[in-house]
Amino acid sequence: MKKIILFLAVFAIVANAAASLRSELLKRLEKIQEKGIMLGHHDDPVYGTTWKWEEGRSDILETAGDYPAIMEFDLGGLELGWDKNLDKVPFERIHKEIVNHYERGGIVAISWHPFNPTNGKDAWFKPAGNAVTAILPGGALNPKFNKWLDKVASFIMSLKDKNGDVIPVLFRPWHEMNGGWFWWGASDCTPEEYRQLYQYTHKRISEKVCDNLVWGYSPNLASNESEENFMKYYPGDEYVDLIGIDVYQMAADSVYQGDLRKEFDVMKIVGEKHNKLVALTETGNKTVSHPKWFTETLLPVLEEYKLCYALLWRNAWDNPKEVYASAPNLPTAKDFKKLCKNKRILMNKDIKKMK
Ligand code: BMA
Repeated sequence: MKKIILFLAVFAIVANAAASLRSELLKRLEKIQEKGIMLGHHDDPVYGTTWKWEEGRSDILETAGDYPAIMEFDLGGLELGWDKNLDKVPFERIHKEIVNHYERGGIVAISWHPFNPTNGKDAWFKPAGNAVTAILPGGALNPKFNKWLDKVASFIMSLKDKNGDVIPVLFRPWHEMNGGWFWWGASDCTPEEYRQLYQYTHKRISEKVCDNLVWGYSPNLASNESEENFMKYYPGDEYVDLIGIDVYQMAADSVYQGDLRKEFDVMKIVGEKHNKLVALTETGNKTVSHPKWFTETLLPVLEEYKLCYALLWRNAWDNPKEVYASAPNLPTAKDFKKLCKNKRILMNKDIKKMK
């Protein structure tokens, strides 16, 4: 009898450990969401407004004194076997920074802008040529797509900490599907085809990884947002852990704030109904910024909601118009620092111990 109990206990521990990376990350994110909103930044430690590829740098660290709590990196180009992604960041470097950020107690997210499988053009290229049906089972490009997914899975499985343990990651594929710009978007596939694409991706990658992924669903800002609209492409509760929204400022501050509130109100309802985390998965100001944008435009709205994170898009090294966070030399620097010091906003050091 004792032997059986011992066996069952060991089995339970092993089974729990095997299933725990995703659920541990989920639990951690839930805990964090109760405490505040993590600040995120895309490509944070690999380039900034005035520098690129230098190690140890980060516009956010240099402006606010700490790294963002969450960093996101993009795998676009990995599927083609490239050694650099679509923004010319070497995958080797992405790998290294993911490990670094995990080791410093941060959260890592991965987005993916894969090239168009039908014509080899970028994710935005039109005409897209029915790429989604071509890569699903029964389509001519399904074998090729399987290889793409396997490359993604093997990159994910290569992400290990200093003890050799696989790193849990938030994965956010097939984003902004309700917009018409990507080959997996509204102008190129039906909601049902999209759902199949997401589910297929989830199944195939899940078979190859070790349950270390938290999956994100993030549509783009929509005019006339509603619950139904927000969930039009939703692949289903068993495929999604986090529901997010991508919202950029394209016009006046008040319009952006209105957009955020409208989306957050709907997201709050769907998040609660489906029992999912919610986040502002991409944001930033595409208009000429005023120096207090971070605390006077963005922060007041963030403070009204419970969100897991708010991620600023990249401070592009290759495009002066794409500056979504701040940097020490910018007029927004002082205000950005104030945002990062706000109690509700969580930086790397704030979440480090929240395991
Ligand atoms: C877009 C822009 C592009 C970039 C792409 C992938 O939103 O920032 O310049 O190449 O994301 O990072």
